[in-house]
Amino acid sequence: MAALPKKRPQEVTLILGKLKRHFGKTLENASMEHIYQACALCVRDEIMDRWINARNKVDKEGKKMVLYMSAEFLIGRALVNNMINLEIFDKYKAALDYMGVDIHQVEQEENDAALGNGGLGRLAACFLDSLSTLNLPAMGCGIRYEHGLFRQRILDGSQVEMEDNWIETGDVWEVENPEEEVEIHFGGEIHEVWTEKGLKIEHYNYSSVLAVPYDMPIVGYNTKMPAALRLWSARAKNNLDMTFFNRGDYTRAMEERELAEVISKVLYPEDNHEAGRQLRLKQFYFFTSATMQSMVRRHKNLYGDLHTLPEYVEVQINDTHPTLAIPELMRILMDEEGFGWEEAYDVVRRMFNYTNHTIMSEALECWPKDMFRLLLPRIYTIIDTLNEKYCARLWQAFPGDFEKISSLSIIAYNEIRMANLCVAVCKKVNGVSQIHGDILKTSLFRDNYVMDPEKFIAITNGITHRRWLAKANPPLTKLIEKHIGKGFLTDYKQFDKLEALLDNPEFMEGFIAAKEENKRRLAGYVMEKQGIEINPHAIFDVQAKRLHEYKRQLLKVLHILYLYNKITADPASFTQPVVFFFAAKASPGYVRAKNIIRLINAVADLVNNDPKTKDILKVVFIENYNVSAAEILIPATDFSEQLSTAGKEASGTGNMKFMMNGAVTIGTMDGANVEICERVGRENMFIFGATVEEINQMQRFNSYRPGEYYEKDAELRDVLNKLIDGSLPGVNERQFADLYHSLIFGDYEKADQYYLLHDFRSYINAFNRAVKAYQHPEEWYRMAAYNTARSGIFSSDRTIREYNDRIWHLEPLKG
Ligand code: 26Y
Repeated sequence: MAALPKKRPQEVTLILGKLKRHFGKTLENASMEHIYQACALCVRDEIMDRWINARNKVDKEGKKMVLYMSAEFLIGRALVNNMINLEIFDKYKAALDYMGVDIHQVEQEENDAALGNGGLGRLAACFLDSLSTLNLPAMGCGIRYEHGLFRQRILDGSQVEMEDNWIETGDVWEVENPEEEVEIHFGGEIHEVWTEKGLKIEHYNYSSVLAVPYDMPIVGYNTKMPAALRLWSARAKNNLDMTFFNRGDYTRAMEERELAEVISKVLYPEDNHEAGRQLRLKQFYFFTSATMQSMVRRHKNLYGDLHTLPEYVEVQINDTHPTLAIPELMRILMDEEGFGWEEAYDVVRRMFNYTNHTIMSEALECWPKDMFRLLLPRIYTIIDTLNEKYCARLWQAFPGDFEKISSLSIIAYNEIRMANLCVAVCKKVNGVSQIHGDILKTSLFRDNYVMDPEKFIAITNGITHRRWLAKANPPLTKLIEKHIGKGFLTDYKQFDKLEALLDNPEFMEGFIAAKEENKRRLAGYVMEKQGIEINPHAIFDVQAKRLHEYKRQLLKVLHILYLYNKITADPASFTQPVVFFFAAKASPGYVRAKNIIRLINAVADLVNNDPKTKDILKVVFIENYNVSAAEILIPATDFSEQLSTAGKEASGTGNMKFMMNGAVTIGTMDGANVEICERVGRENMFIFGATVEEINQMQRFNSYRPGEYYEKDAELRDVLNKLIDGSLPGVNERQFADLYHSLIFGDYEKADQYYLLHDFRSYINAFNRAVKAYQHPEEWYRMAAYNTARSGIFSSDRTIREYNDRIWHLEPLKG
């Protein structure tokens, strides 16, 4: 055992004090969870003073703030991240060492706060970190789902979903604010009443739900201005309905309560797919109404006059999910504050901005009109009026073009289209990468762009390099700090200084050592969690993201089968050891996605057990991909697989995390891959596949014939046949027939919608080039380190600066 430090660190006293006062424990009889809780309480103490001071200052100085509204915030764990951002990690580590406790074990006691599905929710979390680090006044507003994204297990090769219970360990970070609760109304009828002041809308027979805010501090690096994440929790107005209770109808007496509280019970696990469910609509109205009511209340308290709201608040809506904030604010201003329509609209149109994250039609939110009207009658009439006025404007722009007007209108074919509402009302509409911004202008919002060209902008996504480098990759971070100091943590431009170090042997040795250490850490994780042994000297090839057909995990599977066929036919044809990691959750109702998981595991079974391949190829499916797993997986990666069909991935943010951690990208010219390519050049990346233009061509001329690839390419045919010829162990021969058919024949839809067969050869080629490059270590690591050196621009600090310069115009809080 290493010698104990002589002096007892002060933090030891703090931690022991918490153990005693909160849990009645001493170190000897405290559980690891107690120790986690005690550390978290200590860290929380360090945050609270700053937090309260900063908020008071914003109020006192009358600073403008942004409300970042999002149905999802994928936060992950907070303890170690907060310690790093507060610059107290080393002290706590030393204190725990002194106590004989491993800080990494303590860390693992915390459940991930997984209040999001994937990219969109994680982006929101990165943005809060950057807002706070840049000292910009901000509040994230969302839903306090009791159960976040399901936990995933793989049983017999298939995904099984299990309940997530993040609150068990997450509640240390929250502050409940019951005095700020607001009431939300659903259903009922509305009546127009003439009063001496004019027409008034009255709402009757509605049912009420209370919204209680829980605030969580989001601590940026060395911040003066921790951001708040305000999550709303649903509560019944009356605990028990006594009228029913007194009649002896106990079930009925409980019913209201259950109906109310179900609203914030669980996060919908669908990512990029909307099913138009009523409970989801309730969730969205619930948190948007609560946010607008509390915003109005605060503004009245601080400034009195609601006409000045746009001078003090910017609202950014993260995709269309929070759109109802727009008509809800109209309602509050008109029905509760006596504004006229134009007066209210003039406030609203100056406050809201909309970020679009997808162009895929199945993810565009449309609500059935009748369901909407029943649940939200007043909001419906407001949207109806917005639509009428908007259509009048459209008529001016496109006189007589009924088809165009109906395609742009907010309500049509008995549906309410949220994206059209956003585009109609919002000040700015932004895409999340340059190519995505272009696609918005030229396709999804083409006609709106003609009407309001200045409204549409593109701001490329980013990631917080505090979590994704400083937290996730300690060895590389230490190395960077040693050579260029700590400045890069708050100044992403300093990444550029790394470029000069590519010629410094000491730095390069350190870089390689860091990658190797991270690979060993991942190998240990896979052994501990899943009992799988992997070779840490193999290439680590990683595809980690939600399971979706457009992301093309299936293309990677076809490639592995191709290598399998090659090696079993001729062992000399491919000898480079590679571990292929997949990590992905599928929406529980997405049958094809789940079947792809089943396929990955069947292929793993095949190649990991065949004596001819088992020392060369290894396929590992990482269970339960979440933020914490990503923190282990990404720093260990050599090949970053970014395979989406061009035009489909709005940006991607995983691609940036891998790049920053010194992985080299194999990818299509899609989303932010295009900008990664601009940063590193084609010689430091492996680009493959059809471009957006080529895909558009094939679509325009309906010229894509996947069957021809099948017929002409014998190796491809052999690969595809493996799906149905009984070679895959542990499954029925019919198990993957649907996947096979979807690629070659298609049934209710077009065959191979995502162009896998088209890009198959091009992918193999790119992969082979990457393997070749890897086999020249000096050049390879130079390429990898160059990727890190060029990644600064993908810090979300840059992204938030751009939002601020182009949309919000907030002033940072000064010390
Ligand atoms: C409402 C429901 C249908 C829905 C739920 C979740 C719709 C969409 C989503 C999530 C979308 C999402 O995560 N989009 C991703 O956003 C990232 C951040 O901008 C992008 O990097 C990524 O390309 C995009 O797919």
